[in-house]
Amino acid sequence: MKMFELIKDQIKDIKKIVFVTGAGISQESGVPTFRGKDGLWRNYDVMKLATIDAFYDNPKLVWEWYNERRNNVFGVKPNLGHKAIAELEKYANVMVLTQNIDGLHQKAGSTEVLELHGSIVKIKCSVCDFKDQMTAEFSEIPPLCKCGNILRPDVVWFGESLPQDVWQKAMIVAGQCDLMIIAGTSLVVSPANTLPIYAKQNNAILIEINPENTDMSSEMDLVIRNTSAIALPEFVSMFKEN
Ligand code: BJW
Ligand code: ZN
Repeated sequence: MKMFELIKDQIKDIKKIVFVTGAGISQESGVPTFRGKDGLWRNYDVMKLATIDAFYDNPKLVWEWYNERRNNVFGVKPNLGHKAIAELEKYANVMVLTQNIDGLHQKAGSTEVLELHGSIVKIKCSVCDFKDQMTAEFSEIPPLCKCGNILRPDVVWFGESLPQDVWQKAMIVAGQCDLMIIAGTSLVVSPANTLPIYAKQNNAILIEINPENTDMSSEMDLVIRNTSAIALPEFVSMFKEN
């Protein structure tokens, strides 16, 4: 039986689709995930590196981690999963709520993307309100702001709040969708992992695409135990047939 056969008839009339994505959707592009066997960089636990304490302890080290990841991201391409989501805009109202900072959804052509955890090409001052896009790598790290304090990647670390305007919008679109597809995220990090709850309150259909079980798998209407680059094109093909 085909992957989405069970809900095919329900899906035909869907208007508003929200994707909640995480590191797993970029895995097939060659971007490492955070947990599991990928969760180490130079023998550091990446969960410890993604904290404000790690940054203040060793800003140079954390900058090196982001520089290396930025170089990797610039060298890879969106995969069939990202592309399928972008193509779906032809057939439905699509919003992407991503925890990823890699920009690959936008590169694939998605026009409505909310970056919940910031972006690898943005920087901000650790003290003042200065924010900017990164145009080239800094010759010295950590780079300094005009105010004299250190600049940091404009991403959200543990213990920090998500950008409030982005999070407000994310909650609203999650609460208004008819179908939510949760792809490539372990759903262990809050508040992003509460987005399916808002969708469920709106009686949306919930589909999870992940080769592994998550804590919320049992809440889903359908679980596809496959990779996003395989499952998402198949999902989108149903809309093309109609
Ligand atoms: C595939 C696949 C394929 C593989 N196809 N699938 C105790 C103390 C302090 C805080 C807390 C606490 N308890 C809870 C908190 C809150 C905390 C939290 O949730 N912690 C938990 C870990 C316990 N959250 C926060 O602190 C957040 N802020 C907040 O809550 O503010 C309020 C507050 C303020 C002050 C104090 C306390 C609260 C902020 C969270 C920020 C997370 N930041 C990071 C780094 C971003 C920048 C960067 O990228 O470097 O975000 S951490 C990292 O985790 C990153 C990710 O976006 C995020 C989620 O990970 P994701 O994407 O799910 O990846 P993985 O690796 O976990 O999973 C990959 C999945 O893909 C797996 O399931 C695979 O099976 C699957 N997969 N291949 C499909 N081909
Ligand atoms: Zn500054």
